[in-house]
Amino acid sequence: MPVHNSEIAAMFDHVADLLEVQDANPFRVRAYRNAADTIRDQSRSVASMVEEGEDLSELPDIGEDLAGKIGEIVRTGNLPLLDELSEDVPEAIVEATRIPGIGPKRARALFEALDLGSIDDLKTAAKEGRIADIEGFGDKTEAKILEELERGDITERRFRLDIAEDFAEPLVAWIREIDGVDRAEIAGSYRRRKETVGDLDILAAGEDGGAIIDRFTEYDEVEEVVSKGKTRSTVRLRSGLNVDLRVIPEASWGAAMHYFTGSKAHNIEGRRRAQDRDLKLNEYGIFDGEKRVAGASEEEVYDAIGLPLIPPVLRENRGEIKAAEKGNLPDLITRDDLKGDLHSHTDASDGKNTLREMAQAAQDLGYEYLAITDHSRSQTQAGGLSEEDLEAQIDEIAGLNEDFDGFRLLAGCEVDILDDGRLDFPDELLEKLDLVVASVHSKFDLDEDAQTRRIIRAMENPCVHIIGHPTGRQIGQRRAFDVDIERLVDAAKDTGCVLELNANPIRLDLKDVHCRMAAEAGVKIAISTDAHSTGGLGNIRYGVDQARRGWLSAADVVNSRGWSDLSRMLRR
Ligand code: DGT
Ligand code: CA
Ligand code: CA
Ligand code: ZN
Repeated sequence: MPVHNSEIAAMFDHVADLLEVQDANPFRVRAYRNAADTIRDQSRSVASMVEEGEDLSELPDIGEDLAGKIGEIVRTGNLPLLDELSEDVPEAIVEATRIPGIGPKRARALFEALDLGSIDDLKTAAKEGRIADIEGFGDKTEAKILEELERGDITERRFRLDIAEDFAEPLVAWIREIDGVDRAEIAGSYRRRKETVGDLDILAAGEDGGAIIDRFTEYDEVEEVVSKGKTRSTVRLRSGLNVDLRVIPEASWGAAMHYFTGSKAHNIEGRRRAQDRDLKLNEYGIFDGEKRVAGASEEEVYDAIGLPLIPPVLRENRGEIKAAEKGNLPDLITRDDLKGDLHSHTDASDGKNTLREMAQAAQDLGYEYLAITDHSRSQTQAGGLSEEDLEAQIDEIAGLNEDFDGFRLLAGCEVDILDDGRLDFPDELLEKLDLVVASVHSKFDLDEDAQTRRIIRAMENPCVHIIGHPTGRQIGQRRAFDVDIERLVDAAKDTGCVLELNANPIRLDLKDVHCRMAAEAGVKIAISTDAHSTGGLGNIRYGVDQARRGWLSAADVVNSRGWSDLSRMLRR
């Protein structure tokens, strides 16, 4: 059974979570988190590296001990350390740490003081007012905990797109090899490139549904066959991800792709248009009475309802049908439009690779430039640079740039926005940089007005070019801080500041609708990876998908420009 990189990474993250709740040495916790990041960023399967006898301890942040543990996971699918820790620490405490303001120590204190066993117990305790009585908690915290638990996103089981990909791509490749399958594709929210997916919807074209379904349920990652019929089946994979497979005749391929790509709201609009034309649209085709008039391709389906093909990323019933009708669909940005990346870290702060390695990786991606934006001095736990370190890095970058042909490193910084909106470095230093990204990494719990004013104050400093990950959310882990996006957009418009679309699949911040709101207001977006390793630069495609979901075209995105245009645009 091949073990995917994301599974190994998730195990290490899980170990780190559990160690944190046990109040273990922070360096040990960090070691597991760093290892998880390294594994997630590998472009190759770590399991196959083990099988080929490669020395994993040569990877960044992987020592002998962790290399041994990876070997163990690859061989057995298990990590005994994780089992041991899980016996000592209830999973519910780990879940409780996802509540903003509740760290590992407070989560443990809460569970121990009230002798709770589950998140449901915690909710009951909050409703009954028992939390407010615990030393160090109080009414406000209790209300906040209840609000978070009622919101439900801590307990809802959705998969981040990048994690889903890890399971989806090998599976669909395997389905394509099944006898009698002519083609197979993934539809649903996955095809629309939504930031998280609830389940996978796979379509296979073929005649002998029964045989294809039988074979599908034998996939070696299937843990449970939830349902199984002649043309459709639902299974649950070992990872917890559910997969629906539907086998359809080739003549219905386009109609089925259209139907199962969704979204549901987009489909309902499509069906209404068909009805207006006295046609019937369903997953088998478009019908005029009993006669199928279209359905083999999606183009045909859209054509029958008087529309050009609408890209899957736009199918959310957010005005795309009107736009298509008027010939106003946006000319969506593509990966090839991007000329460089504007947010990255090196081993000078908390990244894993050197300046030269990052530069090489950026050139391999065909970029004209890469901005190096290591952390500023307040970020002590992320190896923030001192003023002297940054000065030295500026010189080092200038030296390296002499060697490059048709490529340049931009000297930059990801400067912390301090609690009051001032910056972590003096303007005189920032002015020496090609590019300044300013980000919030502290005080996530300010109220909306204070947080918004804090960020706007940073925008008003003309040294700042881009606001990094503007809402601070981490999908499934940390909710966005309270901030008024409309006010940020207005301020960006007034100051000429750019907003980042952080392409890291954990962040994807700004979200799709906010990208669109910004672009409609005339605010420019930077699609940046925030890479902490050479592999991290590859995350750019998630940012591009998100940008497309936000209706962005190349003109809306600053890093679609070459450096000479870009440097002019950034001047404020
Ligand atoms: P997910 O799985 O929650 O991330 O989101 P989707 O969009 O993949 O939703 P899912 O898996 O429930 O269904 C896949 C597609 O099938 C959905 O996007 C549209 C279509 N579909 C499902 N149920 C209905 C329905 O009741 N009416 C219509 N018109 N389409 C539906
Ligand atoms: Ca789905
Ligand atoms: Ca589904
Ligand atoms: Zn950051």
